[in-house]
Formats: sequence, C-alpha cells, structure tokens
Amino acid sequence: MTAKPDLLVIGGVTERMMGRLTAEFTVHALYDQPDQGAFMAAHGTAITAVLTNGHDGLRPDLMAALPNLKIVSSYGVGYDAIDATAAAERGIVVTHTPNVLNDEVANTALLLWFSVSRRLVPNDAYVRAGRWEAEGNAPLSRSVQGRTVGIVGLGRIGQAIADRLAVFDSTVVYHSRSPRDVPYRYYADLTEMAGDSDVLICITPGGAGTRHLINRDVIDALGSEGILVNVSRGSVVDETAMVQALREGRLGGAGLDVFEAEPRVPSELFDMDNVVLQPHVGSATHETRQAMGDLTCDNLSQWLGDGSTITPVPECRNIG
Ligand code: NAP
Ligand code: 8YV
Repeated sequence: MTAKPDLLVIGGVTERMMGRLTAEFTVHALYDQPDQGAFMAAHGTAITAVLTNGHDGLRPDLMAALPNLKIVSSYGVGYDAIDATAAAERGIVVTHTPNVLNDEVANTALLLWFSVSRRLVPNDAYVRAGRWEAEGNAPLSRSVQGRTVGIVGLGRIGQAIADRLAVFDSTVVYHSRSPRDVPYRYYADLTEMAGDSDVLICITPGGAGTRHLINRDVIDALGSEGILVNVSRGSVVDETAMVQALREGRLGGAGLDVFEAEPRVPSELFDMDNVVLQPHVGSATHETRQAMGDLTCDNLSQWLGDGSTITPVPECRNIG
C-alpha cells in the first residue's frame, strides 16, 4: 500500500472535514504542535499539501519551510493572507471557495445596514431595560427603502448584494477598477460615488491593492447621514479615520463585520449606538461553512486524483 501524502492543517477544521482529510492524507495539525519550529524542521520536507483559511493564510516563512509543497487549499474566498503570486512562481496551486458563500455574505451585508438604519440593537436594549414601558415609544429610525446604495467591488458577492436590492427600490451604483456590463451606474471615482450614496457597502478583496480605499475623503463624502458597511477586510477601511468621523458625527453610522487588527476592535466603537459590530461572521452559518468545507476538501481530493483543482485562484489557473 502506498503511503498517504502529508497534509499540514493550519487553523481548526470541522469534524466533517477532518473525517475526509484523514481518509486521504496523513494529517499534521500545526495548531497541535507544542514546538512548531521543531515540527517544521522534522516534517517540512515531507509535506506536499496545506489546508488553511482566509484568516491564518500561509506565512512566507512557513511556505519557505515547505520545499515540496504542491497545493494550498484555503477555506474561504479571500486569500489576501497567502502570497499567491509567490506560490505560482514555485508551481504551487492555491485554491479557495468562491460562490458557495455569496448569498450568506450578501445577506450579512444587508443585515448590518438594516440593523444600523432601523436601530435594531439600541431598540432591543430599550425593550430589555424596561424603557418602552417606563418612557414610551423609542425614537424613530431611518428607512432602508428607496436608497442609493454604492457597492465598492461589484464581484461575485457584490452582485448578490445588488440582486437583493431590487426588492428595496434601491438605486444601485458601483465602483471597481473597471466597469462591468451591468445596468448600474459606474463611478471611476469612489469619493464621487460616496457623495451620491446613502449607504456604502464594501466588498472588495483585502491586500495592498485595496488598503485604506475607504479613507477620510470617502467617509466625509458619505457624510453625517451616510452608513458604511464593511464585509470585505478590515484593511480596506482607514479605521482611525472612520472612528474619528463617527465620534465627530461626520459619518452617520457603520455596520462592521471585519476590522484592521481583528479580533481586536477599537473600544471607542463599543459605546456608539449607531454602530453594529460582528466578529467576522459574514459566512458563518452551519450551511455555508459546510459548503465551504466540502469545496476545500474537494479541491484536495481532485488534486490527489489527477493533479487538477476545481477552484484555483486566478494567479494559479495555469498550474496543474
Ligand atoms: P470577487 O468576485 O473577486 O470581487 C471582487 C470585486 O472587487 C471585483 O468587482 C473587483 O473589480 C473589485 N476590486 C478589486 N480590487 C479593487 C480595487 N483596488 N478597487 C476597487 N475595486 C476593486 O470577490 P468576491 O468573491 O465577491 O469576494 C470579495 C471579498 O469579500 C473577498 O476577497 C473577501 O475579502 C471578502 N469576504 C468577506 C467575508 C466575510 O466573512 N466578511 C466572506 C467572504 C468574502 P475590479 O477587478 O474591476 O476592480
Ligand atoms: C471566512 C472570509 O470567515 O471567505 C472569506 O474570505 O472572510 C470568510 O468566509 C474565512 O475565510 C475563514 O477564515
């Protein structure tokens, strides 16, 4: 019987995933190693496959310590924590999990906007504190109907967000590096779009190309009645500028799933009732995480079978 190939798992995986992985690979869980340096020195040469996730990615020093690495299968669509160009140069294929999470993340984006706009969290607190009975009706909130919604990054998830907005009589507008053949107005200038939008929903990839795309100028253009929703990566928003704008009333509100130094969140946000905070759970339902886990394992299984993969990242499409 031929030995099973060695797979390094970075970050936790579900029981369902581990069941599949152990059937096909000799699995080494990096997070279980008391001395990761010693483990890499002893096993780095044997490892040909890595399974990771969008948050942990693959550190350059780890990639360098795996001379025979052939595939990195990542659980998540965003792969800004993996240097896919460096991987491709070494003939390593990186795969991710596009499309299976579009609906969930789009739903999360709208949930955040609606929660901020309709004051869901402060109103819940109002009831729980007995204030409804003691003080009467809570203050009025802002309607989500008929708004101009600026989507920053009209890709797979951005399009799923736009699809949902028809129900709310929204005017959808978008910004990305290049226009697409869609029936929405394109803005090459993000600040101009922010000035015309009631809500800005950020759903680009992370990484150097989008760092602080949402800067002070964009935030000021969105303005004191505007709402910023970020379901992309924390790095896309200049968090210091955003917190300052919220504190000074120059930004109306924010619905945030991601943060620059997560899981650390600026504590100044904790007291703001025009802000809704989530711990990076855009795709985190049992159903969607199962689909993501299945695709992560399917990529590894197919690679094991014939060397090809189902969903390689664009940088790696010519490998395998
Ligand atoms: P996608 O299909 O690749 O779409 C990305 C969009 O961003 C494209 O429209 C792209 O258009 C635009 N874009 C890229 N760079 C840009 C730049 N510098 N300036 C402006 N626009 C830019 O990706 P997706 O599948 O929709 O996923 C998007 C991202 O969502 C992921 O990469 C991940 O970071 C995030 N995400 C978060 C969660 C969560 O849990 N919160 C879950 C899933 C995904 P152009 O190429 O024309 O610029
Ligand atoms: C996951 C995500 O939480 O897919 C992404 O890009 O941000 C999320 O779906 C993450 O990848 C899991 O670590």
